[in-house]
Amino acid sequence: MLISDIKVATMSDDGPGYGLIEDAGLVIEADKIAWVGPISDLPPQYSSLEIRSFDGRLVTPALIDCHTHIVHGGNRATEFEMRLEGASYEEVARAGGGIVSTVTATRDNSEADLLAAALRRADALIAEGVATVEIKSGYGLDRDTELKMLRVARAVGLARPIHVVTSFLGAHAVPSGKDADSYIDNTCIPALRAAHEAGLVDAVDGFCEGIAFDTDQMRRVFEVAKQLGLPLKLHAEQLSHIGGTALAAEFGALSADHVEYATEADAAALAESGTVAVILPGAFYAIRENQAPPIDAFRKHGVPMAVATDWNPGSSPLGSLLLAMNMACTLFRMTPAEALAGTTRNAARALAQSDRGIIAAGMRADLAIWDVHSAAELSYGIGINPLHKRIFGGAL
Ligand code: DI6
Ligand code: FE
Repeated sequence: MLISDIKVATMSDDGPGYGLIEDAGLVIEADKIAWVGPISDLPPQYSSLEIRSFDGRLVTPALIDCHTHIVHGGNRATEFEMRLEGASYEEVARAGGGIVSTVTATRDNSEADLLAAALRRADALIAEGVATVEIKSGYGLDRDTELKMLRVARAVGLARPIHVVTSFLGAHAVPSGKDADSYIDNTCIPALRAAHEAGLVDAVDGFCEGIAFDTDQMRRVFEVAKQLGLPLKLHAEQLSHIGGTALAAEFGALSADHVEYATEADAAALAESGTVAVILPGAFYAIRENQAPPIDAFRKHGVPMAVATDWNPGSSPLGSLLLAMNMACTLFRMTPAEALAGTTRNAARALAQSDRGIIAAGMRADLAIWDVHSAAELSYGIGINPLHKRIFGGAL
């Protein structure tokens, strides 16, 4: 199939722009892109193909949400209300709120109920042109529930036309009444081995924070992940600076996520290790954080930046990747081109998916076709979804 009468934001050069081709053509063969370029350069062997015209619309790589927690039970709207009525964080926690309430709901929900809720969330992302989503465990905090969450995540990818990349996040929170060290050694690490054995783990993540796990505890999880040959990610420097970013860089992690409190030295270390900084403006917004991530330092050192929703029931109930792009620009002064690179090329890199995220011959034909005149409009609109059509693996 030849797609014509389009503009293409290829996102294929590492430069600051969109890699834009005006008056472009794009040839799809099976599930791959066979050719892209100015239509005037169309190689003769493609001139007899069936043509689909898209009336001047913009084509980008399909979007990639590289950090989500869309498998979880329940929601925390009551807690949101309580906080707005003046309840303190502690009062909310004592009333059974906080991450503990999501853990309880996730343990109690059946696999079918968890899947039904996750599919509704996946559908919202698909409707915005997302074709690859990362989904974390981490609301089980016991072996069986962590495995259940990961099975549900895999099931999302079987039930819908979307790729799912799973991350094991057993080191997300210390279960109530447990000691952090013994939880890591006696529950989290054995659960990781079991989940890996069951083929459920694509990457290993953790929450390195004062209220969760320190760098020594995360290092123990990372050592086991490394033995198992699994790539690493880390929630680092979200609420304070305790050294998670340096740990992620030391281990050559795929990504360090949040990174609000990262320093310039951290930026240099991420650049050196080729680790992506995943920017999560939804959490910054929802918890009314004041410290913005050091975007200038990331730029200066050449750290690739991704943008994701962090969709979770607590700190980021954000179900729109386009809105995350807008927030990254408005709250953090990222450019619209950086925001789009953050949900395409750099998001693919944060998930080690080298066959997507840019438009070039040989890449997967996962594409988004938009009713916009310029690529900046994707980040400019607030709560506007200009998706015309999504192409998944060459299928319209
Ligand atoms: N970072 C966060 O902000 C959360 N998890 C994480 O790793 C919060 C998750 C929650 O509140 O449910
Ligand atoms: Fe998260």
